Amino acid sequence: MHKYEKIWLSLGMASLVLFLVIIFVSAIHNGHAPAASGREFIDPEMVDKKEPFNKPGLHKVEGKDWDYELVFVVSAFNYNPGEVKIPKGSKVKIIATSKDVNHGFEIAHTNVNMMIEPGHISNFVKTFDKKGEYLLLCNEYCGTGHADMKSIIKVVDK
Ligand SMILES: [Cu+2]
Repeated sequence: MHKYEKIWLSLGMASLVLFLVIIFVSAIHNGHAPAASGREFIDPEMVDKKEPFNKPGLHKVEGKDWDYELVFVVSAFNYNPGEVKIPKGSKVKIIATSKDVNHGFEIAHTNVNMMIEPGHISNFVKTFDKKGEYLLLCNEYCGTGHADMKSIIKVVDK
């Protein structure tokens, strides 16, 4: 085998091994948390009893960087609340968790797209400044009722 060929092959092998080690270490050491999640955790069996998930829906808040908190409890195969009205122009912190398996959380035609994983709390801050009806849907296959999972977000005049 040619000398340069050998060097090239060993570089290729070495980078492959390096990438595998990085994936392995991050999986074991850091865990694989949903991208939109902070480091907030919750017992999936206690979701209905714990704040803020004991009161799903839109709540006005004071003294924070956002105007409302929108709390979603996600489970197979539904989003609670199933319909929300948001005053146009509001800055909303979406807070969501799952009671059972992994679900998706995509608000069509917006940049909101989260993974909802049991045990984790996912957040997303978004200003809704365009009036209209937005479909919230699950983009992570979660079982037989997956295709029916939805909620409607209505951005309305104040
Ligand atoms: Cu699903």
